[in-house]
Amino acid sequence: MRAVIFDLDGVLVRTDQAHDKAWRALAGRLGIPFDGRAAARLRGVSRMEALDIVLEGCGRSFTPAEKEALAAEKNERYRALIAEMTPADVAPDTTVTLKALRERGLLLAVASSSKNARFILERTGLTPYFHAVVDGTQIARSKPDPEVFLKAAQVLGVSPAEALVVEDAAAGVRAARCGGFSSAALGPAAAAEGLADHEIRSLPELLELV
Ligand code: B16
Ligand code: MG
Repeated sequence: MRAVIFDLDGVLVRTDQAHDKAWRALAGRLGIPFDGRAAARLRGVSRMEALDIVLEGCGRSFTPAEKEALAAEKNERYRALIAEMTPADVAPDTTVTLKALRERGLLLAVASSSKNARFILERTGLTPYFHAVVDGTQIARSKPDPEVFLKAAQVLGVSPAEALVVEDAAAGVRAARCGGFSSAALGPAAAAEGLADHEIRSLPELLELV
């Protein structure tokens, strides 16, 4: 293994909880039921795809302009939640693991569907740990398409077979597999479909896999 490619939301930082909160607030305002299954499906997919999933339970259709406005409303709420993030919002286990992987000579990348990824990495002080960052502003197709992981591997100069993808989303594990990467599923949503090569409960377990 020459590289480790990390998902951001739900893997490096707990912004998955802020996404969840912002979507639940929007669904609540629209009177749309929103259960845990819907929440798991929002992980890893783009903002507009996530909105379509939220609106499935609504029973009416929306114009493209209405959808843009709803996505902007959710993003505004989400940005308010992440605006005050600091390095203290990164678990000590996370920085210890990133340092140890770098010391072993591994190349590290972030591959996120989020258009807010660089903002989050800056706020939390995580940017300097990574040799490459590919985010939602640089891809045409979000997970489960492997584009974001393939781009990250390309920037790092490694082949998919030489990289391990770390994901908290079923869509992300599928994307990794489809792109020819091995994967580590962090948490139940990522492990749900049984497609990951490894299942981990915390990031330090990666040190036993690479
Ligand atoms: P944004 P990841 C993904 O990030 C999130 O898991 C997903 O819930 C979100 O809809 C997507 O980013 C887009 O995020 O609205 O900030 O552009 O898990 O791929 O790091
Ligand atoms: Mg994620």
